[in-house]
Amino acid sequence: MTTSTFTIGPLPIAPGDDEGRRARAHEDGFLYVPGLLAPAQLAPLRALVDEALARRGWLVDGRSDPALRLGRWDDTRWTAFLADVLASAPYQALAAAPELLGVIRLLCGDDPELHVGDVCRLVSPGAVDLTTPPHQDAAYLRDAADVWTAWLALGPCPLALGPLALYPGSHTGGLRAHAPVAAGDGVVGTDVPEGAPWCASALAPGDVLFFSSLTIHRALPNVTADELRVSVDYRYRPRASITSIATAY
Ligand SMILES: O=C(O)CCC(=O)C(=O)O
Repeated sequence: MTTSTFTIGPLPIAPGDDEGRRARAHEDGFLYVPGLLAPAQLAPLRALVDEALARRGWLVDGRSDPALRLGRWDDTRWTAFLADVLASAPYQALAAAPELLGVIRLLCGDDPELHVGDVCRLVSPGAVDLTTPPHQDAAYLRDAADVWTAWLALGPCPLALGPLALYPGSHTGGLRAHAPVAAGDGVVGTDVPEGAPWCASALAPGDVLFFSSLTIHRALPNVTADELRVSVDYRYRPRASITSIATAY
């Protein structure tokens, strides 16, 4: 698939065994695990989110008005929505799903703790200018060393709805120069070479992407007519790294 400016191949599927998964994550900087969660595990959070969206008039009969233009980091309508969702039991229960923690434990080499920057993202149809640009989380996250993110859509996420795309191997060059965050900008991105081998796939509910804080990733634009993209990202880091920060003071 070729978008207006870049080419995308399919995400490589994670091997089934631990050793293979570790090796793949080490090489690519990410891991794509289709069907890791059962759709039923997403259902309580999806129901809560749908209720919060319907209450605001952001979803009517499953459709979203493109004129809403949700997707900005500093949109106070979105931050109010997050206040409803992030503290909820379904949001926190999903973060603690044994399937997610099992993969993160494998990647971190230790028991994981939730880090900061977890969100439930909303991206309006047609708001292509609000699409997340290429970046490494380490550029914008405090204490980002060893942080891994689990990203999943709360429903089917075909390419047209704007799933994440990852740049394999991009974690190996360390932290790259990023544009500084100015008031109102949110994540503003880094340059990537033309012809970078981006990988993205249509995702089903329960498919999970894991990526390191140094792996360059971006979203594809939501080019649907009237569908809101709803996704969550949970960030984890190894418990040992927290202990070592605490004992440094
Ligand atoms: O969901 C998105 O559009 C961006 C996600 C992202 O950049 C992240 O989770 O670090």
